[in-house]
Amino acid sequence: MEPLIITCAPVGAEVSPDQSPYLPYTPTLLGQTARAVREAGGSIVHVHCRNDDGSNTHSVERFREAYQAVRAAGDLIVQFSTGGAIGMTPEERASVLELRPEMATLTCGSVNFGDDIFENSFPIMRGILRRMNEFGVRPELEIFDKGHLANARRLAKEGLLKLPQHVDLVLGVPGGLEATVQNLCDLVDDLPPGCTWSVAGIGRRQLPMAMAAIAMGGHVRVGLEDNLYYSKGRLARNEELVARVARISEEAGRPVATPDKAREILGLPTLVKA
Ligand code: KMH
Ligand code: ZN
Repeated sequence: MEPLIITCAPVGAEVSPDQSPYLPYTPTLLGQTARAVREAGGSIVHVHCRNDDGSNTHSVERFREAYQAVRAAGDLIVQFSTGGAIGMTPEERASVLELRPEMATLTCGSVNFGDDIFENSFPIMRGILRRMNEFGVRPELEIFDKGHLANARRLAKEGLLKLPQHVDLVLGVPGGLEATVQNLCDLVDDLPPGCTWSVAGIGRRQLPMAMAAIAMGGHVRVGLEDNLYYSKGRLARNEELVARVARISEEAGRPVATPDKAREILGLPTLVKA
C-alpha cells in the first residue's frame, strides 16, 4: 500500500474559539500548529481563515498571511478552502485562488448543512473551477453525498474538470451522507478510475473512518474543523489527532507520507525550496 497521506484541517468555519482554546484562528497560531502537525506526520494543511475577533473571513490578505505562516513552518502542502463559510458569495470563496496555493477544495454539489444549505450549484462549481484552471490550482474534490460524484463526472464531461483527481469523502455532516463503513465502501467503489481518496469523518466518527481508510488503502483527514475532541469530553489539539492516526497507521504496517511523498502520490509538482 502507498504511504498514508494525513491532511489536517486545523480550523473550520463552523467551530469558534470559545469552543476550544486549541483553534489556530490567526496566521501566527496557524504557523505554530502547522509546525506541530508536520512533526506529528501531517503532509497537507487545509486552510480557513478568521479575523482576530474569531469571525470568518475569506480576505485575500488574510489568506496571504496564513499561506506565508504555513510555508515558513516547513514543506507542508497548502490547500485553501473554497467552501468558506455559509453565507459567503461564490466570488469571495474563489477570490483566494489568485494566491496560487498548491491545492484548493472544490465541493461537488449542494448539501444540507445542519439547518443551512451549503450551496454549490453547477454555475457556482463552474465559476470556481474556471478560476482554479486560470491559476493552475489543483482541486481536491469534496464529496458530501453520493450524487456529488456524478456531478464531478458531469463537470469532467463538460471539459472543465480534469480527471482523475484527489477526492475527499466528507462523511457525517448533518444533512450529508452518514459516516458508515458501508457508505465509505460504496463511494470508493464509485470513484472515477485513477482517483486517490481520503476520508474526513465528522465528530466522533473521525477516528473510525480514519481506521477504515488506513485499512482500505485510502488517506485520512483529521483536525478540529471536523472534530473538537480527542475522546469523550476531552478537547483535542490538532497535532494529537494527526499523531494518533500516524501511530495507528505505522502499527498497521503502513508508513506515513512526507509532504514530498504526498506530492508524488498526488502528482503535484515538487516544492521548490527557498
Ligand atoms: N464550511 C463549509 C460550509 C471546504 O472547506 O471546502 C464548507 C467547507 C468545505 O468547509
Ligand atoms: Zn474546510
